Amino acid sequence: MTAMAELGEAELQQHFDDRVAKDQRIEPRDWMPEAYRKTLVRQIAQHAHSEIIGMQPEGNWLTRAPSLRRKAILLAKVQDEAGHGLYLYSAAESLGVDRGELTEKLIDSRQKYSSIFNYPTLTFADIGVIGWLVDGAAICNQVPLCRTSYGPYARAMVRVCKEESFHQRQGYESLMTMMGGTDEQREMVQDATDRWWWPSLMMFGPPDGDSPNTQQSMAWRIKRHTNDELRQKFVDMSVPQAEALGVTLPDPELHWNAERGHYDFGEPDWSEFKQVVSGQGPCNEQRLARRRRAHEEGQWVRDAAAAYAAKQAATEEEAR
Ligand code: BYC
Repeated sequence: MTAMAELGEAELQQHFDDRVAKDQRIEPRDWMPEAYRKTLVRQIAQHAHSEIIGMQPEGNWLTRAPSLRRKAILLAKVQDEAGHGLYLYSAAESLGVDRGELTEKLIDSRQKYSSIFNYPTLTFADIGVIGWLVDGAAICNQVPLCRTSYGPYARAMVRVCKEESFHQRQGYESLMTMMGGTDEQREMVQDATDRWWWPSLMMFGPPDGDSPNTQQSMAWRIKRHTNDELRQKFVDMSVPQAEALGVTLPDPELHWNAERGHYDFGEPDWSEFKQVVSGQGPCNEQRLARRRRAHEEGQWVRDAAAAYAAKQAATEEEAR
């Protein structure tokens, strides 16, 4: 019996708290409070679902990309998102849940995914703006998660962030190209910016005062910054990028506050956020229906893999 196995609940809790306080990672076999495990499953599953659902708005443009180069880049990006989903489902599985079960919860609307993916992609400029703003927001949120207290989640984030940074640059580069094109292309970029700006700010979650999970998640060092801190960081980062691009961010209250050393900005429409999160956004139904259909159509693949694994196991058994 190991020394850890002989400890009582209070001592285990103390040991856990000490490790978190010292910024050491909690690993799958370590003792952890049940509420910590549940919070991680909730957040990691939502994150994984977002990556998978996030393939849809961009996948929508794969057959209509304006050149072979743009098509190849977009295809690679959408494939990366599938990979991110897989790392994240694996991290969630290390907490004792099953990926199949999490998928069922997503398609039955018992678990959430990011609000941002419930908006439509109306023109190819949306693809550039998703790279610039949505992946930019994702980077702001996810770079600190490389230091989250749960080891498998932190490690998954390192690779995800490297890929996200490529995604962000490809988006910005395609917008730069469009801005150097015709008036119509410039209008498309401005229009896409107008539609995606506020939903991107909502990706960071409700204001801190209305965020039921932040305080505890910060104490456990799952979250390393609050929702409002990250939103501010994103605004500060995006303003000079918008200027370099030559687009206007659709917020009349946006201006530099020298005293704070940050940009002041307007309040997102939180009633819209609540509506989208509760399933009433412009594309919620379509996104879930498509995910459900893909899951059903993939049943034969899962059956074939299970049958093959059973056959392999039986052959190995016979050979013993
Ligand atoms: N959308 O107490 P709060 C990507 C929910 S993937 C929907 O602040 P928390 C990409 C929240 O879950 C982007 N729901 O929660 C992929 C909670 O509800 P429950 C995904 C949201 O967890 C493909 C309630 O509201 N990124 O970038 O402390 C292509 C109260 O909120 C949202 C991640 O998942 C939202 N926006 O903080 C391109 C990052 N915001 O669960 C790009 C990891 C909040 O209590 N996650 N809710 O029923 C996080 O960092 C945190 O979970 C959040 C929310 C900051 C999102």
